[in-house]
Amino acid sequence: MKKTIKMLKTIIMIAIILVISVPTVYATIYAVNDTNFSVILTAPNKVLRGGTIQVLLALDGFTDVGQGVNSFLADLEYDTTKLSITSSQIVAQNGWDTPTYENGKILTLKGSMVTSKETIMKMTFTVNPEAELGLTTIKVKNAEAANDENDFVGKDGSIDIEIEQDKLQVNISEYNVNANNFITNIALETPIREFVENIDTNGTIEIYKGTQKVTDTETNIGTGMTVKISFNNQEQEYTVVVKGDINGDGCAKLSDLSKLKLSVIGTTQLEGAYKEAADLNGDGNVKLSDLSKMKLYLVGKGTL
Ligand SMILES: [Ca+2]
Ligand SMILES: [Ca+2]
Repeated sequence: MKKTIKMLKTIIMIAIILVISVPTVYATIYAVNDTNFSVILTAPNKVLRGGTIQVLLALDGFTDVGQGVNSFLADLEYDTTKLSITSSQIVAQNGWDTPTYENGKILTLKGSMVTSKETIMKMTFTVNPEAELGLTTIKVKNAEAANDENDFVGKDGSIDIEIEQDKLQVNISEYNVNANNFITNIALETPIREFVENIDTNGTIEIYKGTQKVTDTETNIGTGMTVKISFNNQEQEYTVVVKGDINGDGCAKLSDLSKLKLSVIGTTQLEGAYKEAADLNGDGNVKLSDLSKMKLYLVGKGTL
């Protein structure tokens, strides 16, 4: 019996020692291996080559930081063949000071303590127009944060972004574009300047009359002109149709009436954009009724 009690006492003692020592062991591991906060990077997961991408840097997951943190220092790492950023492209958020970015390090301070998740800066990267396509990684490493008493170690932040081929984008909602890539519904006597403003594109717009590039933007956009919109190696081409303008000067005048007459009588044949511009009543043919409509317009008794 005595032996049993002694054994029980020993077992209890061992159990007590284990209970006391185990948390100590864990606490030591915790302090050595863990971090006091995490760096969180968020951004769209895709960006076009030649474009820009905004990356938000937040601090989160605070553990044992006491009164909080009001300073941050870290290394910013990215592929310089694909991305670039200058200090002016790093903007403070939520009352943090304008970040200093030098020697690959970013540093910022705040006048108050932060204890829960907060975005502290917005970084706008520019994607090199020649950048290799595919994934690229932005990392914030060796992060430190502190209050006036202690320095804390942060967990690295990392984000993968896919660099995509930049595509030509064209939106011509102001006008109509038909299956032949004719741009129609353009008012008579519209200057090229105004016409170009109504086209929403990331490309470059050039207007040609025949093979001649039209450079004077006050020139009227006229029937038969070619609109070339290009972006890198991609190009989209359209032909202009201004109803009632049959000679390509953007106006409807007696000279257009003459051309229409010659077509109706059968001397000349109007083709393509010119035929489309001459079909004033939109029935698909150039006939006497179109000539009639033009005559009424020219004497101020109708519209086109
Ligand atoms: Ca004309
Ligand atoms: Ca017609």
